[in-house]
Amino acid sequence: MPNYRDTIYALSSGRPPAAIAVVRVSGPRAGAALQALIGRLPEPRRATLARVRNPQSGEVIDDALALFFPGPASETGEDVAELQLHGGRAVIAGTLAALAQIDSLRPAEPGEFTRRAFENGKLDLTAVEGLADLIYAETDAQRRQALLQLQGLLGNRAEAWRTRLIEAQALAEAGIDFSDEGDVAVNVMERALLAARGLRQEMTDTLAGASRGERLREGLIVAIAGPPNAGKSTLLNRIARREAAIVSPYAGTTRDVIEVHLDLEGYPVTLLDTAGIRDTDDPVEREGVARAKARAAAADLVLWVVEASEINHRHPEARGGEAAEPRRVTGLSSFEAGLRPAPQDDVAGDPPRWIIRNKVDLVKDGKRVVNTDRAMCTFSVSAATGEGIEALIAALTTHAAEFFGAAEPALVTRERQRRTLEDATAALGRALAEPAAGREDIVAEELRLASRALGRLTGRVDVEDILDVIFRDFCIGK
Ligand SMILES: Nc1nc2c(ncn2[C@@H]2O[C@H](COP(=O)(O)OP(=O)(O)OP(=O)(O)O)[C@@H](O)[C@H]2O)c(=O)[nH]1
Ligand SMILES: [Mg+2]
Repeated sequence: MPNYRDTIYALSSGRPPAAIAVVRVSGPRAGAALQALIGRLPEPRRATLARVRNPQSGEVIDDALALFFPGPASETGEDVAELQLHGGRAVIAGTLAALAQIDSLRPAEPGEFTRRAFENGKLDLTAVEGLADLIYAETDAQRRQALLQLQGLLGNRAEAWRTRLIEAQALAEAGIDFSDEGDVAVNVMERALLAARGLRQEMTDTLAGASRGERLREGLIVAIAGPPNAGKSTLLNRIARREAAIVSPYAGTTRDVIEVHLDLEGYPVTLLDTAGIRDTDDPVEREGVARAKARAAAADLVLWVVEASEINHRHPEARGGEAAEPRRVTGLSSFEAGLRPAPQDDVAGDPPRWIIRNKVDLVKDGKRVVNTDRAMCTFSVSAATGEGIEALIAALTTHAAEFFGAAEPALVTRERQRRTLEDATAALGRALAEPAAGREDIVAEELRLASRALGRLTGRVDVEDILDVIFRDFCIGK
């Protein structure tokens, strides 16, 4: 448990060298630290030009902009000092060394500034999570969702629910008190249960968007899979526009799963290249195949790559029609069957599969069946020449937009949030399952459990154990 009387400092800006570096100090000695470094305390919240010196040697370190934010109207709620320095390594090292010489100052832990802001009531826990997501957001859609979270989209909703729950709980408790006065007790209990029913509905509706919200944080997972040498790695490199995966004419080149992150018009997509799936005696390749199968089965979409010429010669049925129909991948049996549909197709939860007929450049013009059709989930491409790739990327973009793009922003974006909300709805469900008369005590207890779960969601109660987990994800200086 960190000591909150300590004054902490850290480099809050990115990796040097850079044009500017921001060093922040937070805690009761922040003003004193600034005084020691620049010889005075600037007017609150006013950028002031200052000469930064080492307090012991008096040596000038840099000319900087200094700011002072007295608490509690500061980001952490404590006194905060900020220096905007020239962003060189030696400048930063010299400034941090100077701060280290000042009594009761110490370097900040990861996320410690934000943790203090949370402890001082500046942010609730859902906003803290939104802040972490905002820092890591790579695409526009992720940024938008994180910002809404930081602004309290979920936190405010949860607080409003909690207030209503506490009212319902008070009614149920009144029901206990009046339980020997028949009518009054029934009446207040009915009102309590009516409120509980409405709340449960709203929470269930919110939970319905949860998987979309959680997915947007992680990105849509698209796995490239298929037989060896079909050109999977070449396709990944072509879509990623860089040589992320090794390509070779030897079957069995790729062993580990290679991951690239794409931003498709604001939607995050994680594209995976996997080992070609075949039976093999090589233990390393066998492990690669096992990983390929596992990752493909867990993906949101599988791009099943085959050689176009092979389809024409060896699987004539796959030129169009039957085998090209959109269908789902079941287990891995249909993978291993190449293009043949597995017997138990259409099992819910298995990822949809698109057939990518690669190497169309090798197919003789006369025999060529160019067959790109998103509705049929078949694409003819040449990963080597780039032919057909634009159409495939466009289809992926549309797919991602449809996957993420519901009109309403998702409120629940993390498993932690989903679980606490599920706890609350489960407690409400149990309260509603009780026969109203005579069981007021149980109803009141379940309502109390539900409001407690909502308190955990925003971080008002019971959070000590999860704080370390949440703040661990932050960088130092945030
Ligand atoms: N002509 C032609 N050759 C291609 C095309 N795509 C890939 N190749 C070649 O096919 C060979 C195999 O390509 P890879 O991308 O390594 O195939 P892979 O499916 O990743 O293979 P494994 O990792 O072994 O499963 C290489 O020699 C590529 O240059 C294409 O569209 N046209
Ligand atoms: Mg490969």
